[in-house]
Parts: sequence; structure tokens; C-alpha cells
Amino acid sequence: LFLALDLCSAQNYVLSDDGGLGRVFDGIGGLSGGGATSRLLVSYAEPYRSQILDFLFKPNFGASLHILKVEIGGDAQTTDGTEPSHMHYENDENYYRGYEWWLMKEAKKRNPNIILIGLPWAFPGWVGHGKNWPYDYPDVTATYVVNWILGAKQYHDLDIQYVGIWNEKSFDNKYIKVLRNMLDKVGLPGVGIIAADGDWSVANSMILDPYLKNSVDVIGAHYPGTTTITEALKTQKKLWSSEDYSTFNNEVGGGCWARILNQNYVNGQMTATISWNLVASYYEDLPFGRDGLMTAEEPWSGNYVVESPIWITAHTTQFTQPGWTYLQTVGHLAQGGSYIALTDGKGNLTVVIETMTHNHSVCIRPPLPPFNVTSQNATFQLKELQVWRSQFDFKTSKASFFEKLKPLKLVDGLFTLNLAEDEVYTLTTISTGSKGSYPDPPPSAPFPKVYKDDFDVRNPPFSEAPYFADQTGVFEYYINLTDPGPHVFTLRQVLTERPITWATDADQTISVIGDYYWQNLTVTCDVFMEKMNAGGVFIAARVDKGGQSIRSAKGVFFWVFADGTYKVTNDLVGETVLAEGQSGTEVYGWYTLSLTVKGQYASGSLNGYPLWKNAVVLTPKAGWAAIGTRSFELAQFDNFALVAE
Ligand code: 147
Repeated sequence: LFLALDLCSAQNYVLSDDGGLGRVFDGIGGLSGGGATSRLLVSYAEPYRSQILDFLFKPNFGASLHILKVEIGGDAQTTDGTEPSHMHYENDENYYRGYEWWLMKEAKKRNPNIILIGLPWAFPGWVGHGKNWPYDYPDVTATYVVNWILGAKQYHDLDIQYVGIWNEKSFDNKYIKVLRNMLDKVGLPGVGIIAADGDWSVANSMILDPYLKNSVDVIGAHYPGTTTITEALKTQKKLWSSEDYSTFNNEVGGGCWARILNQNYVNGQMTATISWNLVASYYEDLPFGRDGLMTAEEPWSGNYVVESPIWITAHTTQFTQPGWTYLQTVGHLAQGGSYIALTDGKGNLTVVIETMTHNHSVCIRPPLPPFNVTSQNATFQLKELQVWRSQFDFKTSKASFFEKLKPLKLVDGLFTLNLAEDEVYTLTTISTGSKGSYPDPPPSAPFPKVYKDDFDVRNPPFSEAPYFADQTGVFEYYINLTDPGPHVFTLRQVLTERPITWATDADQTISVIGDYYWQNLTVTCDVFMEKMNAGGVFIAARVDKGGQSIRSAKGVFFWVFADGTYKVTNDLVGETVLAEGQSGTEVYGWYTLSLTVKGQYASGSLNGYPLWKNAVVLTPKAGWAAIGTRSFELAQFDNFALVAE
């Protein structure tokens, strides 16, 4: 018997292992990707970047996460941008693109036991032989995914522990079995398969197909609303909420996270919960702004915010580890709220209690049915426990998070907790918990009004240039070894084919940068087309949309084409033409484009000479700057410069 929980309501709860234990706990995690959610993090200067990583991963400091799940970049738009693939083309392999490798290494530096998971949202086009579907050639898809796992080990000494199928899209029984076989064949029998990162329906297929069931280690459901289905329980597999949260990270977001961390197990027997996303490090005006455990969206200022979900995570993560076991005696409190209890089987015990009220714990999805929580007394019978408390305060915003209270010393083995509404308590035998802190980061500041990048970096730490957030296509640093002039180091759009998409990528490529609220702006950039005839590139201002809505982005787009013409359009698709004419531009030549938008007028120049002027721009009123191409085609950019008013 660990402890007795005795409530004023005259009901008596006993926490005990007498009747056996519950399921094995697998951890709490964060998800980077799906997509480009850590894009801005990499550009933070030290010491701030390390501080942010410490708040996420350092044991006994902050969120102290047990699991890091990352997107296996597939070159396509996957919510807040594209992430580059390790195989843009069939004969191409490069394990140094993007930032997920770096992030995994930083996580592992801090917590060598962190569990790493990879999941694709999208795939390069060649994987589907041109069809927008990854399952027609299951060997090709499996090879592609297994290469990523092998590359993680070979180039970064990272052991990927679990891999998924295709985020929130159909799964394919045959593909799952082919993937399992291939993992075994290349000597990765220890890499577990999570299926299917969507609803629970894979459980039904597993019951019908024992080979499928054997191939799957974990049933991962998304946004399960803390409940599961009978069929999932029947498989006797591990059940995870493999993507959850996605809620604005204010106190209601913290309340959502507190409630689901406990109740995903209490109601749904789920033994891991993973937050989309890990850290909100993307422009806030992209979709789902600030839906991360903390906010780090201003690398130019160094400002970041440790939000309440970090401390709510700590209530569980700092006092239990993957491999601990839930007690069977967990559940709901009589006056609302829930409690879980875990043991390491060696005499340690951690109890997490949450009393989040309905309106203070609503998550983005699914809808939350009504329930009541009122204050209550809970009497516990135990020896000595450390006590950690968070009190949300929705009235005065005098909340206090993850506060260490006086340890409970019990004379007759009893004490009473007065549980108010909207609180989280951890009672634990573990004494290593701590609330990490750093001096305040620099104050928040907008994107600099004058900004330049000549891309002259011989050994860039990342494949992408700072602050550019690719929304369709992939823009990478490039070296022109044969360039006789000043364009040896450039930024190049490298996709030549539409990927197997997850969202509705544009038919053009585009990377946005700057401040979403900019109105009057001059964008200047040298451009170089590499596609003949129909090839084209643009620079843009006031781009008003990104993410899944990128296809319908409006703004002011100044295009030049390889056929010797130019256009100015009000939209990315290029349908609303504001001006057009001859430019004399050709493939394989460098040109300097400049676009100025001021009030209701726009003008453009080519190689320093005015080309068009007084184009009338009524909407949008503001937006990001951007560069891009007319199609999935190679093109280069150099000497990018912004001057905002
Ligand atoms: C998830 C995606 O997996 C993430 O990449 C991210 O886009 C996240 C944002 O909330 O959402 O996809 C979902 C989209 C819609 C639903 C569930 C998950 N839905 O409507 O139930």
C-alpha cells in the first residue's frame, strides 16, 4: 500500500499496488516539425539558444522532456513551412539539411536517454514516381524512410527508436509490413513502428491481420480527447497520444496540457503524450501561432518566453521516467479533476493531481464535453513527500507555476491537501526536482527594418539562410564553383518536381521573411534563372498568407521570366496582373530586381533602371517579404536586402 487518499466527500480512494500495477509509462514529448515549427530557433544567438534548449530538454530544469519526435522532412508544406528531405532526388542523399538533426543532437546532449522518433508528413515527388501517393512502390518508400534512420546513426550517431507511417493520412497494411521487414533486414529490429498517427482505426486492421499487428509496436492516435476505443485496448499494444495539445500557449493552453497529461492515461490508457509543437519558433502569423510548449519566435531580438506548459510538463517529467509503471489505482477526484500515480518499482512514488476546470483547460480539439470541478480536501496517508504546486490564476494573473512547497513530514502518516480549482500538484519521493531559471532574455523587438543577406557563407551551420521560411519549395545555400563574378555563394531553390504533398502546396515556390505587419517596403535581390523559356523568379512584398493557405497568398509580386518579359501581380498564382511588359531577361544571367511598395503604389526596377511604376495596390495592406520561382524549377538568389519604413 502506497497511500490512502481520503476525500471529504466521504469517499475513500486508496492508491495501492495490491491488485497489480497498470501500464508502463513511456514518456512525455514534444514534436518539432509538421512543419518547420523550429525554423527560427536555429538563428538565436548564444546564450539564448542554449537556454531555450535547456528549458526544453535539460533534466531537472524545465520541461525535461522524455521524448523528441521530429518530422522526416519531405520537401513539402506541412503546416508552418517546408522541411528539406535527405533525398531531394532519387540519386541524392544528404544528411545535413535542415535543423532536426541538430535539434536531436542538442536534446541528446542534455538528456542522453531521450527517446527519438521520426515521422514523415510528405515525400519528395520521385518516391511516388510522379503520383501524389507514397504506397504504390512500398519498397521505394520504405528504403527512403530507412535511409533517414541509417543516416541519423551514420552521420550524427543518433539512435532513432520509433518511426511512423504518414502523418494523418491513410496507412497501408502492405507498406507497414514492408517497412517492418526492411528495418529487420538492415539490422534495425529495435526500431519500433508507430501506427498510424491519425485516428484509432489501425487497431481494427490489426485485429483482422495478425502480421500487421506483429509489425506495429505502438498505436499512436492524434488529439484523442483523452479516450480510446475497445479495439485499441484489445490489441494489448502500447497506446499513445502521439500528437496532442496544439493550443495557444497561454494559461488555458497550460490547463489543457495539465488535464490531458493526466487524463490521457486515466481515461484512455495512453502511456505517452506528445505536444504539437515542441517550441513555437515560427512567425506568429503563420497557422497555429504560439501552439508550442514555449515561445521562441524572435531570434533577431533574443527574446523568448517560458510559458506555463513548460512548468506543467515538469510536474510529471521531473518526477518519473519512461519505464516507470502507473498504478492501477488512478482516476477522477470526487469533486472533479484527476490523479495519477507512478512507481519505479524500487520504492519511489510520484502522484500528479490536477483540478483544471472546464473553461480553463479547453484544447484546440476535440470539443470538450462539460464537467464540474470544485474545491475539495484530499487526505493522503504516506511517509514523506516532496510537494510541487502550480496555481493558475485566471482573474489576477498572479499565477504561480511549479513552486516547491515544504516537504510533507507526517507523524501519523496522514495529511490533508486543500485542493482549489485550477491547480496541479506533484507529491513525490523524488527529491531532484528543480525549477530552472536564467536571467531575463532581451526584450521583445520587431524584425529589423533594415536587413541584408549576401549568403557568403563558406561552411554554413545550416542548409537554410536565417529567417527565410520556405512555404513551398526548398531554398538552400549554394556554391557556384565556376562563377567568375560575385555570385559564388548564393541561395538556390532546389526542387524540380512537386512533392507528395501533405497540405496544398502552391504551384510556385516561395520563401517568406520579415515582419507580417510591414506596409511600406523596398525589397532588392539579384536573381538567376536556370530554367529556359517558361522559367521565372519573383521578389515580393506584403505577402499575406503562409502555411496551408499559401496557394491563395496575395501581395505584390514582381516577376521576371526567361522569355524576356516581366509581370507584376497581386497574387502568388499570378492571375491578377497589375503591370506587364518586356524586360529582356534570359536564363543563366544575373539581374538585380528591386520592388518598392508605398501606400497604394508600387514600382520596380531592373539592374537599377526603373522598369514600371505607379501600379495600384489596394490590398493586402501588409505582409512579409518573399522570394520565389514560377514553378518547381532551379533558380538562385543573391544580395537580398530589405528596407522597411
Ligand atoms: C495536425 C498536424 O499533424 C500538425 O502537423 C499540425 O498541423 C497540427 C495543428 O493543429 O494539426 O493535424 C490536424 C489537423 C486537423 C485535425 C487534427 C489534426 N482535425 O481537424 O481534427
